[in-house]
Amino acid sequence: MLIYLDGEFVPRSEAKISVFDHGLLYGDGVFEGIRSYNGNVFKLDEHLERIFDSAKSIMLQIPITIEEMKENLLETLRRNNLHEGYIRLIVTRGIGDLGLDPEKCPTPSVIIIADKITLYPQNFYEHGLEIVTASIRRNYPEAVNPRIKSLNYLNNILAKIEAKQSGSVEALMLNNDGYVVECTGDNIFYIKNEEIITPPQHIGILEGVTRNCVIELAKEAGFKIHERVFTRHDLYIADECFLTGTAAEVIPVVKLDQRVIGNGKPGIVTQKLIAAFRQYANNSGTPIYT
Ligand code: PXG
Repeated sequence: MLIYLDGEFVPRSEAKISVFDHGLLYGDGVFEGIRSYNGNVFKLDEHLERIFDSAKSIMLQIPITIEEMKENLLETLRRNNLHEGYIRLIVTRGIGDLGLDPEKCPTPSVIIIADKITLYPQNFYEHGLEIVTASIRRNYPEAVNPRIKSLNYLNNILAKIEAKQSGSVEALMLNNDGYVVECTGDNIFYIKNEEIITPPQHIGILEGVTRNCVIELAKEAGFKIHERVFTRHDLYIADECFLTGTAAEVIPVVKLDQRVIGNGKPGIVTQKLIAAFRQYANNSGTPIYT
């Protein structure tokens, strides 16, 4: 495996960063998780825009242009001969001293890892997920805004631990006001009376690339879709529920906190959106080889 590290392609065993990198010391940095299907990178421009926006928000100057980032990412896929893959893009604040001050870090590090994707088992798509609500809350937007895909994922990791302790793979997270925001690494949607509802960006979510794509696909398929604030109660009494994310794509949820959602089976609208998303993902994207 060859990894892009600050302008060079290095073997996995040599892809190392300093213990003084502020990405490690403080989680000071940003990242993206991107996927390629059939030799095409899915929503590459959207992911690149999001990482540059995340960096801008934390005043991190990415040392290469968006075009260079794109070319390096495609070249990483080519050098690893990957057609179906998962790409992790990371920009850290770089090497500094042991203090917090980012001005002491003159050069941010850029890392691009292209690997095989680990998929959720097929039976999750056929039978749906059973998830629980985590006690840990999603970041307050005025602390670290969840729109920033930063290297600070500790609250989501703590929620993930809670999920696993109760035998689930995902946990629902609420914001500080108790409204539903998202899961640890996926956005959430529910369906009630044929309308699709998902939380609005301002209440503290990562505006998922998959989320935005599914909103568009749902509109094209003629569904009514609303971005609206809601509580867990709305999910307990929903007809259907599903999650979206780069790794999961569109995945049904059939139980939340021991409450059966709808009839306890992946719903019709969810199944339609799973199919529409797969069809779209397999027939779009930026070609790796031109
Ligand atoms: N919310 C959060 C908090 C995320 O981290 C999503 C939603 C979905 O966004 P996209 O753009 O992927 O549709 C994410 C992204 C993992 C993993 O290994 C998942 C993410 C990030 C890092 C790791 O499951 N999800």
